[in-house]
Amino acid sequence: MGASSTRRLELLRELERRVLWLSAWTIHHANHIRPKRDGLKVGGHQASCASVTTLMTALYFDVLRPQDRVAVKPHASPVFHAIQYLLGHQARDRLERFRALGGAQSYPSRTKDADDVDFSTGSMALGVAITLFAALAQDYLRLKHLVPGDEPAGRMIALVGDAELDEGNIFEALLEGWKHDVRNVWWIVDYNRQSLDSVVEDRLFQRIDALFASMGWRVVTLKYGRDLEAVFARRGGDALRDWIDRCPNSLYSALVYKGGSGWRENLLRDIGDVSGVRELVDGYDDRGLQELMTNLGGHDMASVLDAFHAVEDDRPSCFLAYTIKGRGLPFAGHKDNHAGLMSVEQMARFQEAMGIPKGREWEPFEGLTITPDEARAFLADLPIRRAGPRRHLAAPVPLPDHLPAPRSDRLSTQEAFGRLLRDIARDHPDLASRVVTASPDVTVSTNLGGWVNARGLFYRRERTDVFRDEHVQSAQKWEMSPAGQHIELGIAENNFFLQLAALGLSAPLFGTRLLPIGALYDPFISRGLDALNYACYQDARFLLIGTPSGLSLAPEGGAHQSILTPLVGIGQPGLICFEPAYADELAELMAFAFEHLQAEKGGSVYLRLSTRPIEQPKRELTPALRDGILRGGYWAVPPGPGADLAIAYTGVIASEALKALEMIREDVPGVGLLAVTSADRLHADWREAQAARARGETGAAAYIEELLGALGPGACLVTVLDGHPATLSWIGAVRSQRLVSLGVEDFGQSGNVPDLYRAYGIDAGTIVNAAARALLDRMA
Ligand SMILES: Cc1ncc(C[n+]2csc(CCOP(=O)(O)OP(=O)(O)O)c2C)c(N)n1
Ligand SMILES: [Mg+2]
Repeated sequence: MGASSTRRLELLRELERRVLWLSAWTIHHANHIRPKRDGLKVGGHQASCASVTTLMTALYFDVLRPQDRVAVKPHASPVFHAIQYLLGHQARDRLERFRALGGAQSYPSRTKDADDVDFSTGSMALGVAITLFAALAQDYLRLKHLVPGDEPAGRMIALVGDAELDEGNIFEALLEGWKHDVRNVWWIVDYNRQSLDSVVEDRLFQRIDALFASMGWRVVTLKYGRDLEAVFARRGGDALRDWIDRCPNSLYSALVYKGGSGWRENLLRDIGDVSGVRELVDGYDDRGLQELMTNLGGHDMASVLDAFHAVEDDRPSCFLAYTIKGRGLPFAGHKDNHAGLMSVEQMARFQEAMGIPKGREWEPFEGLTITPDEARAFLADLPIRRAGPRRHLAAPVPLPDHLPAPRSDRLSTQEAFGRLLRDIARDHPDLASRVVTASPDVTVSTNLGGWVNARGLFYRRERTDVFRDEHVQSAQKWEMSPAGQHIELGIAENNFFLQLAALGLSAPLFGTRLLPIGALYDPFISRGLDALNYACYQDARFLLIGTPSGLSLAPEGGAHQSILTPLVGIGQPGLICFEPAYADELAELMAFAFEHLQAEKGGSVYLRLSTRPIEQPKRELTPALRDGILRGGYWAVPPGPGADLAIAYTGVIASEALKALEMIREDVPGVGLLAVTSADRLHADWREAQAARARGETGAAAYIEELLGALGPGACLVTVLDGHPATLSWIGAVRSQRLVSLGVEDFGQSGNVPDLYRAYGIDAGTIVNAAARALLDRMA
């Protein structure tokens, strides 16, 4: 600051009071004033808000620069909305509808809130870690001069609940950040020593400082406020400090709740005979003593500002700010206060104490010692206000008309992916310059190697490939530089998805679009599923490659054989899942993905691939076929007129389905073969058609209805994929057809492909038997 400016400090303290009031009132209004339409509690976290108001007021009303980005502690959403309300970015109506349809969200949401949320939060610790990956994304863009370099880099800031540090993904992220020499990250820990259930373990934090320090972070501890510091300098002060330092978290919290008399009793009992202590304690009435003992660093505006402004370099910084959960509210410090709400009576008393007349609760600057004009002028002059909208619009990345498919008699989709990417690196420089790849230590084994050889690994500084320098033969170059376009991550799928999320938000966050492609082993999607969901929830845009998948991995077997990922593909919003069988389909899908990643109403794309080579069809794709591949399916072998049977397959199992078709054809002429490239798309489109018909659009038809319309009225279906059978079994309901679904329901194991396919019932023989059974059942 200006911390020198006492007027500014006063203003900030006053605004802090307002933020505290508005956050508490927003929650109170939603729970006690807005009429209820169901019997459910609305909820909200008044205590979590109160502990972080000083820190957030300081940040938003003094410290933030336009290029800084913040992930707000989920349960402080009302504080964030109150701040945006005072800045004129949030409508009163949305605050009045906090937690109601169309109102301000329970947890800050990029996509659902209208007031400039930088990162969504809600699932503990993901919002914290994404700031670190956003800092890496920012470096990636800056070092390549893909964003203007004339401004200082933004700081990626997380306001962290102390219990978030229990989540393992925090430590995964710290380690990855250290490896990549991350810069410009601030984690501000609201150290209120309380979680949801209780008070946190005392010894934990003795470890935390050391941990951050060992990762190269600066640790700034804000333990005592200025009043306490001043008292420590008096006679008896050393004993008081020592007493506080030794006080267990639980006792401190309990005494905060009990207030002045509780402090007095404990202090006098424990250190009352130390010279000066009794006089010191007796110098305060109960209220004053409570004020003093809760004057922790994270509530002391001047200390907070000094700490933030003292950091001028780009070293990652962790601020451990001691706070009180529920500070200034009647349940301050109580271990059960997490979901606690002030009663109507308590609120009335709080309102009176805040000097807010009835009916003036929403007035932005009510009950302050500063005038509304002064407050408005102050806020209007803040850099984050003057800079205008912080959400950028980015120019699209120009795309080639066509991506030619790799050609071979036999190919796996995984190999085709590697070759396509290599071709993009060679033939399409505009597109290639915006592609960035990432993988959690499976770069080579997911066929990203060719791309990496062409484009190099990203690192902040040049690092040569030691094996190459030493003339040791290797097919894989491993050179690192700021120009590199592959981000190599350790084996931590949460980190991987958070990195994709951050890169996939580069357009709105930094103003330049990247096309991130991440490859991991398909089964390990489950390991990072919450982070994947988190990425999609924020509308981050990326292409996800899950490979190898299914039993088709064969000899490696067991735990590495994914079963349920096709259902993730159907169930995950914001992510379209495709599972191509052939290289030409993959080329179409990749081209589509690059468009979909950039479309206003687009999203992310997930391609489930396989390492099993299969014979490739010799065909040129017609426009109709292209269209079918993208819409989710096409007749690989169209059914004869009024056909009684069709086999529908997805992915690598195409070869078995074809074999079965040849076997069945002799007995059932006209049997059709339906290639399903995306159960997800077909299903979504079917649901959409149903909804349209429900709205009265009687002519609406789903694409799958159109496709199945080629079959006779009572035709049977057999569906098959190397994944969970439920992925395709819903197709039977589209036209009320008899359907037998084949797929994998049990854990995989080692074996060769024929043995495994037979053992799990997805081989040609089982398909033929299923078809016969379906036809027989129909006759019965
Ligand atoms: C992944 C995940 N698990 C559990 C929860 C439920 N939950 C909400 S808040 C909370 C504890 C919050 O404690 P802390 O981070 O210290 O926040 P504060 O004390 O500031 O409210 C938990 C476990 C969650 N939101 N996300
Ligand atoms: Mg806490």
